Amino acid sequence: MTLFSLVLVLTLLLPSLVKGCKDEFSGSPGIPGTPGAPGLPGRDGRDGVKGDPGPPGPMGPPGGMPGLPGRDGLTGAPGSVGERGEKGEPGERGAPGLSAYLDEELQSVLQDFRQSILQSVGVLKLQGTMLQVGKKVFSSNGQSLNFQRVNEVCAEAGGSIATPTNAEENAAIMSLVQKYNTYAYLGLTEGKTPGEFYYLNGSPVNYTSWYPGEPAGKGQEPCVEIYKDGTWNDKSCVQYRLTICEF
Ligand code: MMA
Ligand code: CA
Repeated sequence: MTLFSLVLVLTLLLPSLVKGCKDEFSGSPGIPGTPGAPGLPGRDGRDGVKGDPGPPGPMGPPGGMPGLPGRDGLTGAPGSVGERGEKGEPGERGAPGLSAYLDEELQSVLQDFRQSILQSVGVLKLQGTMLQVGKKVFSSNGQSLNFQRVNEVCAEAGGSIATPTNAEENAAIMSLVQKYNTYAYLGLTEGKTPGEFYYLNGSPVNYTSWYPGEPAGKGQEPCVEIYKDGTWNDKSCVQYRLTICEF
């Protein structure tokens, strides 16, 4: 073994030799050294979480382009009701009902109607504002109007201008003329031939009560008035005469 080899072996074995002898040969620990100088700054950390949006910026200067149209507004109030639609198909026929005659509830309603109508008619007749002749009823409101207006007012009331077709009807109309002391126009008018008179439905008169010598207007008096004695006179249509209607 060479010297070199010996030194090499000792060198390799020295740590174990020293360790093995530690407890027997070590002294007390030394004083801790002074802290080292601060290290170099570390590397940047990872990115943090995204922050909240910032407040809106100040308004820009005027003169920019108009913005896009805004969103639709709130729904408006409902519109008005539309026009009535066309009438629908008739429904199916219902189940057979009780005959009206045997329907006690219906009969009771009809009785109430009858009593109510008879009461009203009784009051109107007692007051003399309703004159019944056969199926017709004559009535006046005491107002005087020209021929056209009398026709309009009677139509608005659901009737027509008084038109006597027999002596009884003529007498009823006459009584209203006497009551209000005012002549009245009748529902008659002169045709193209002077002296020929017609009902307003176009049919020729079949009852007359002309005052002797009338009609004498020779086409210049196309309306007819009734005097207090019930006789008739052809007359201009633009006088004020008592409104008498028939219903
Ligand atoms: C008026 C007028 C006529 C009527 C005569 C009767 C003068 O005219 O009411 O219609 O025939 O009187 O005298
Ligand atoms: Ca006349």
